[in-house]
Order: sequence, then structure tokens, then C-alpha cells
Amino acid sequence: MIVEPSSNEVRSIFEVHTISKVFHDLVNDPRLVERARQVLGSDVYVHQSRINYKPGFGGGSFYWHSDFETWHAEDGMPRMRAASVSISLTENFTYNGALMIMPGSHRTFVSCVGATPDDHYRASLRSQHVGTPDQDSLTMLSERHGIDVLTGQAGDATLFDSNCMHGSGGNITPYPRSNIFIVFNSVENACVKPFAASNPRPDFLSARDFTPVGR
Ligand SMILES: O=C(O)CCC(=O)C(=O)O
Ligand SMILES: [Fe+2]
Repeated sequence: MIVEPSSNEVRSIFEVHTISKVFHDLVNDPRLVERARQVLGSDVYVHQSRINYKPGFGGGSFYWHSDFETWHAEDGMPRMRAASVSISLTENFTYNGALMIMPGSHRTFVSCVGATPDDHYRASLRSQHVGTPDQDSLTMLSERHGIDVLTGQAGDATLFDSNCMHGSGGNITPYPRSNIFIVFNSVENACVKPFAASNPRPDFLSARDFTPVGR
């Protein structure tokens, strides 16, 4: 569990599919798994699951990033054969910190400058300061692709490519924005040694159990 940098409010809970039967059943639900299998072209396993709470009156932002960049550098994911499902647990409005995404940006890999510090996840999951994409690349991608806001009712799901550039602002409204993220990775793309970090991140962030789900 990760708390907000400026308060003790819960920011994220990881590996929810191993601590809750509800979420275990969800990651095995054919409505999700079959779509992930169709897009990724093979059986899939869960690389990571997390709930981001983003409480009202102060839920923090998530700076622009490509998930794949982190998973490649720090988790040893070889290729871009992973996709995330984000399911709204509360309504996502345009104004309570909904996810912003640059559609089409998944075709461009932006590597982040600087070496990954040891145990970087301890700081970066609260608030990311090093290893972020540079502003020239973000400006170029947003001019090329534009920015969409992923609004939706509780229960709505969005599937997005692991290399899409995305992020979200803070939530100063009274309305919490809670979403669950489930990362499906192809079993043919299982993680190896990190490509740009000295040690792999712990299992709760980067699964080492590659058993297919939904089978
Ligand atoms: O919850 C959000 O708004 C963004 C979360 C995200 O991008 C992530 O967990 O990788
Ligand atoms: Fe992300």
C-alpha cells in the first residue's frame, strides 16, 4: 500500500487480485481476458494489478509516463506485448483527475534520461521526480496525437497499450476517482532481467508467476 506524499490518504494498493476474491475473479473474467488475448495474440497473465484511490480534496497527480518504459527498464519486460485495463470504480469526470492519454503515442518509444536509482519504486510510486519523459518529447507527442480524457461511469472499462503516453492531474474536487488497473502481458513476453536497473522490483509490482489467467 502506498500513501499520498502530502497526507496519509491511501494512494495505491497493489496486487489486489491476490488479496481479494472479488478481484481474483475479475482478472479471470472472460470479458476482460478474451479481449486481452485477442489484442495480444496469445494466452495472458497478470503482470500487475493496482487500485488508485485518488481521494477527493487532494488525491495526487500521476505525471506523464509510458508504463512500458518502466516495465522494460525496471521489470525486464522484453517487448510491447502488454495492455492495461482501467475500470472505473467511481464515476470519472473531466474534473476529478481522470486519466489523460495521447492516442497513437504507443508507436513512439521515449526513453527517460538518467540511471534508475536503487529501490526507486519506494519514492516513484508516491510522486515521480526522476525518470520522467522530457518536455520536448511530450510537446511533440501531444502536438502529433492530441490528448483525450477518459471519462466514464463506475463499471466502464478502457483497454490501452502498454506504451501509450498517459498521466492524470490531482483531484481537488469532493468526488473521489477510484480506478482499478489490471495489466495483462503475453505469456510469450514474460519478464527477464531488468534492462536498466540493478535489481528487479518486488513481485507485488512485477509478477514472476506467468500462469495464464481465465483458463
Ligand atoms: O491512476 C491514474 O490516474 C494513473 C495511473 C497510472 O498511470 C499507473 O498506475 O500506471
Ligand atoms: Fe501508467
